[in-house]
Amino acid sequence: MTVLESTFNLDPRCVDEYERAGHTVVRGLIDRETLEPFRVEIEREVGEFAQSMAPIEDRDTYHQAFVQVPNLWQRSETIKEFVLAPRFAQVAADLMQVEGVRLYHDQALSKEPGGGYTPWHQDQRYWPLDTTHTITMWMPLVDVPDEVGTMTFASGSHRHGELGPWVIGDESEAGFAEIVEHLELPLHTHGALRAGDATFHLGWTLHRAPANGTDLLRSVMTIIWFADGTRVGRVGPTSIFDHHIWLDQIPEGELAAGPLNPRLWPPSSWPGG
Ligand SMILES: O=C(O)CCC(=O)C(=O)O
Repeated sequence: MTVLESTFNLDPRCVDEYERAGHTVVRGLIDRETLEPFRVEIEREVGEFAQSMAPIEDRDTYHQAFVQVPNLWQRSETIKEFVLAPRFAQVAADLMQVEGVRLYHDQALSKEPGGGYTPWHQDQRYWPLDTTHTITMWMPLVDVPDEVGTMTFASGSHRHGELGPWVIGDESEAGFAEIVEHLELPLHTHGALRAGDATFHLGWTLHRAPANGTDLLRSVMTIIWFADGTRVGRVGPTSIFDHHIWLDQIPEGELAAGPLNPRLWPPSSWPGG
């Protein structure tokens, strides 16, 4: 059995923190040696994609924040093994305290040297899923020191659901900053991370990330899951794109279980799975 197929012994304190604060950190989720071939392949895909982008100074705030390459599991057999890994899906299920999870999608998010800040936002605004059991794993593929910076979370923000009308950009940065102040939400960062550590956050947890003033590439892979049994929710102007590309346009109210949403935990090879 490979590391990615094996289960992880999750500290119950992570489950508590995830439930209470809406985010947590899991250190040493995979070792550097296991991660290395996936880092190489993901960075190759990101590098290729970045060639088609305008110079950083000519982009808007959103596109200065990162090079975003979605659905890598569909492009590379190597990355598929990483994204579909039972180990990650098991941790997602344990944190959400649900029986099973399905894949929503993956995306690489590389913040280039000189990359801008990631504005405050709530992911679930984009997701037409009728559940609060949604989760993102944010795993650095390289060590990320404090000077580069990892994400800042507004602890407890997930309990408020949708906190504002903004999609990610200058307006969401300003609007959510006011809300954070008004609601006196405590801000938290898990600080420097090593390659193979990961933070996890809920879909409604408000978060941002600092600009990268260093000459290091902040190379990160994310995987997003939702609880198995979730139904497609209301599709609005900000979620129509996701409905189209991740959910196969399954009608509202039906099970969110399209061809791009395999159940990853428990693995189907398990008895009863
Ligand atoms: O990587 C970043 O800067 C932001 C990531 C993010 O917003 C997310 O994974 O939900």
